[in-house]
Amino acid sequence: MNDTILREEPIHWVQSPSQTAEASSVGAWSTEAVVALFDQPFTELLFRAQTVHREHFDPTEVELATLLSIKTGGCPEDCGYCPQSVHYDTGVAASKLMAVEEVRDAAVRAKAAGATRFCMGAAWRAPKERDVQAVAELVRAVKDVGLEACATLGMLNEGHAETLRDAGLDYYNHNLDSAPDFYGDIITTRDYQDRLDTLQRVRGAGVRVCSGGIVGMGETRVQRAALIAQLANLAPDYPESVPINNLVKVEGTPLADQAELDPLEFVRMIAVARITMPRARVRLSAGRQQMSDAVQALCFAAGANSIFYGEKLLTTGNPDIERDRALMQRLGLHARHTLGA
Ligand code: SAM
Ligand code: DTB
Ligand code: SF4
Repeated sequence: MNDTILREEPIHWVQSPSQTAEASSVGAWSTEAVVALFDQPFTELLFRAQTVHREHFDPTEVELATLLSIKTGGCPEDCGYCPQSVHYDTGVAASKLMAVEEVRDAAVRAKAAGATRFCMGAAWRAPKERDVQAVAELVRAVKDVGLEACATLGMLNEGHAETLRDAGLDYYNHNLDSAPDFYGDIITTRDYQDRLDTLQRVRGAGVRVCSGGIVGMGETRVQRAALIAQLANLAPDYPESVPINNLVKVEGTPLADQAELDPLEFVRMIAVARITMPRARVRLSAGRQQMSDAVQALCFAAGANSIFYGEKLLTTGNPDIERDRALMQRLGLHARHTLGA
């Protein structure tokens, strides 16, 4: 007989570090403590995540963030999941940086559709000085429209985060993507420390941090837990925004034939992110188009409170606006209307 089904002893909550006497600061989540969360019975884990969620947020509110690929393809990095890498033949054509007017128009459409955040993605390893100046113009345009501005441009060098901040950038997205000991299996052209250094620069400039990762790349549960521990332990605080992506398998990339992750494990990942980073916007990010409405509903119940909104991510598809509106209505969720932290 399965003793997890017939368990008679009471379930003991795994305490979060802030609840224990010996560890009360950020930096205290061990991978083992996060694994212990993952290992909770599903309903217990969700109950705890929901409890944390409603301590900090209206659990019926979801942030709508629209993505725009402002510079597509031709990227010199070899990220094994990415259709925009020059190393893989995925049929994605390389393009130049979009003009300010085009970006402004897209932001106006996103706002009219109900989004509050606008995230601009560029397929760069690291932007050059002139790229940063050009993106600063785009940030100004997005802010003029009245949206929160986020950018994901790759690694930032000295001064870049400050230039973007001065243009009004609210968030910079740079994902840790995976556990330190799995990272090298997926990307060889830069290392984990490079990612941490960029996040440090973003923080140092006073720009809010958006950082998360991808699951379903063949990592173990322990490695998923290690990624969460890295994010939750970021100093001086965990990211304000945490995108959890389910791998979108793209033909031509090394991960095209990766086995599907159990959707319930994805839900667990969301719940664990919510518990370990209680005040963060946890975004149910890439992979929603391939996800059933029921699994998405479980993700919201597990504490996700942000989605990418609009029919496209960067190069791949996302549920269209009608489907998302209908889903939110069925679930009694409403879109966030206010801007700010
Ligand atoms: N080039 C910049 C960088 O890598 O930081 C910014 C753009 S990059 C496409 C942003 C993020 O998209 C990656 O860090 C990764 O988490 C996510 N991503 C890319 N391809 C993906 C895929 N096939 N499935 C899920 N997430 C993906
Ligand atoms: C993030 O965490 N996910 C987004 C965004 N940040 C930039 C990107 C998802 C990309 C999915 C694959 C594609 O459309 O190219
Ligand atoms: Fe380039 Fe970013 Fe894609 Fe990596 S994830 S190949 S850095 S666009």
